[in-house]
Amino acid sequence: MLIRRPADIRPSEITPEAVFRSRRRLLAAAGYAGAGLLLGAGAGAAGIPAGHQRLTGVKESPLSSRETPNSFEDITHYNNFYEFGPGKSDPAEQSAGFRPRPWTVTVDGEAGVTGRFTLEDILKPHPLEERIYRFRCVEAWSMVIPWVGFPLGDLLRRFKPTSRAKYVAFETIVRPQEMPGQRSHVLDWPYVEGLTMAEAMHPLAILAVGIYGVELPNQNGAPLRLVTPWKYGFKSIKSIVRISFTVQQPHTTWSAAAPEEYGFYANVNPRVDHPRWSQATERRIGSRFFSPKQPTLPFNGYAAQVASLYTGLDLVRNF
Ligand SMILES: Nc1nc2c(c(=O)[nH]1)N[C@H]1C(S)=C(S)[C@@H](COP(=O)(O)O)O[C@H]1N2
Ligand SMILES: [Mo]
Repeated sequence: MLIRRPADIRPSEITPEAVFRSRRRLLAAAGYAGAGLLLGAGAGAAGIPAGHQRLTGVKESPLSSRETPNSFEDITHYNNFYEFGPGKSDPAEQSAGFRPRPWTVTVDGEAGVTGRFTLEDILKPHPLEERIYRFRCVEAWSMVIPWVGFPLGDLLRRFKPTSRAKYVAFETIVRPQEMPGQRSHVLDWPYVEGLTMAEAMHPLAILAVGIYGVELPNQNGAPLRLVTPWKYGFKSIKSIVRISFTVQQPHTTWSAAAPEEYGFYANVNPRVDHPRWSQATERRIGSRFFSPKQPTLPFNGYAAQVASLYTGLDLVRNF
């Protein structure tokens, strides 16, 4: 393999995102107290296209992956968001008319505190963190995404769930005038998802409000979406308007659409194939040249952190 000295690498070969990463490493290496901890300034320097609102006071997290994130372009132009259409480029192309503000979230069910809350009320107490996570879609592609968000459990605790609350259900907004995909019945609207209470309280489960230090683009689930990095991507429901604490396991959109193909748990598992394709390997989006598929890891590489959530559970039956 040919190793080139840095001077041989032309600036045009360095992606803006590489700059974003290396800036942090430089600051860390220089031991510049504090500077490496506060992100956000990096977004502008990283050349994120104009018109994206910068998030301030974002702290790095020890829970971040050290893998190189996908480009902003990949993350915002290769999407699944059926409310804007079923194609990978539909969300980027069809979501410009979506208005993620003002926004409210309704909280109901088995909790001491319920009601309708503004997005500002929801977000106010939560310091923002950058969480660079591997992201594995059930369709056998993957990315690495620098989310900005906060632990889901920290929000849920504020509502004082009762001892009867065994699950948390989430619902996406229904707004067919702004979401052209909702004008046809490819899926049952609203898109719904759910987690067990234990999964929802796990420190890796976050609500994301941004990527690359800027507010979530519409196509990524503005203004608020779930991210559970050890589960297939369809669990990470976008544009959330309702959170419900439930006694029964909630219905979920993809298991209702195709129960043999998509289960409630949807933990990434290379040993449980999808009925129509293998889950043993995955294609990392954005690899510049033809590259072989890479192995898929149990729980998407987060087994050490999350496997104990499933002690005694048959992960083949509960797929
Ligand atoms: N409301 C809603 N949420 C959704 C989806 C969707 O179609 N509608 N697609 C899911 C799927 S299959 C994946 S892989 C991820 C994709 O997230 P991304 O486009 O931000 O990468 O969103 C998930 N959340
Ligand atoms: Mo997905």
